[in-house]
Amino acid sequence: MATHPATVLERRRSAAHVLEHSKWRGYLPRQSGFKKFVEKDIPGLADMVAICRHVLAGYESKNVESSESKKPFFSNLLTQDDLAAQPEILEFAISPVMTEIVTDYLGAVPRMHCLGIFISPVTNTMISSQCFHRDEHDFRQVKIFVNLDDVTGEEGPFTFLPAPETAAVCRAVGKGWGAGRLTDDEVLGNTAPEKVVRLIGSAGDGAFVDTSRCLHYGSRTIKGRRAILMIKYVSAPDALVEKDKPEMPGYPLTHFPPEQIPKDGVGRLMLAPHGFGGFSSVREDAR
Ligand SMILES: O=C(O)CCC(=O)C(=O)O
Ligand SMILES: [Fe+2]
Repeated sequence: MATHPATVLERRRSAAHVLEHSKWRGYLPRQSGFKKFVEKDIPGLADMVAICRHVLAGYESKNVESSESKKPFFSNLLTQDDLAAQPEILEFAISPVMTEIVTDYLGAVPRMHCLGIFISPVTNTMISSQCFHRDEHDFRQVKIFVNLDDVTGEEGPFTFLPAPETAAVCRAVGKGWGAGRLTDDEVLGNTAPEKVVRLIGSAGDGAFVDTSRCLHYGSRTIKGRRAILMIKYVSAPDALVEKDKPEMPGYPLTHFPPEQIPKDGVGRLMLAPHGFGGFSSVREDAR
């Protein structure tokens, strides 16, 4: 992958161009760190959801087992082959609307770190990302979560606390950056229940969430199963020193078909190799 590493400066300069005529400035508020939406709010999302549901249906008809995954309660089924067969998936992930919303929030053109279609079957575990946590890849990041089916309280909806309430809870319990997961009691004992946001709703509904600044959990599925699309964007370079590692079953896709990586421009920055090395992926404590 012959690419010049993009400097921070390049990404800031490109941000100015990206946002010059953008109507998405301020759409994802820096203060709250999240924005909920319904399908029709986001151009191209209805088509994207239809494609993801098509991919999902293909897997379900083949009865693919997710038990190989280290996180069977939240397992990605999207493959590189799917990306190659459905180029619209990657196109959406780096589309102008996604680019503009996330660039505006992060203040520079980000890198699309990974994506996946995640299945959360009925589970009796309460571990890892099923517990309240922040994603500590960096101090800020943006993930888009989109329900691919109708989600009620029973299908394990993505659940989070806005950034200001998260800060207050972490202060109250004395758990700062790096202190690990929080119990429900620690969180709910220190915030008003109505502050907790749950992504309950129809297929196509979802949210942009800064999962570094917003405590969150998901996949506490007690009925049926939840299916979501998740795409993650990080600043580049990011706060972690990443090491190359292969894709792991059930984990989000961090490697993209080379022929789909734009040769130049903003799309190239969005899919650039990490840091100054090749493509790489990251293990977080609890994604
Ligand atoms: O919806 C879930 O299962 C939680 C996922 C999560 O923690 C994340 O994507 O950062
Ligand atoms: Fe997470």
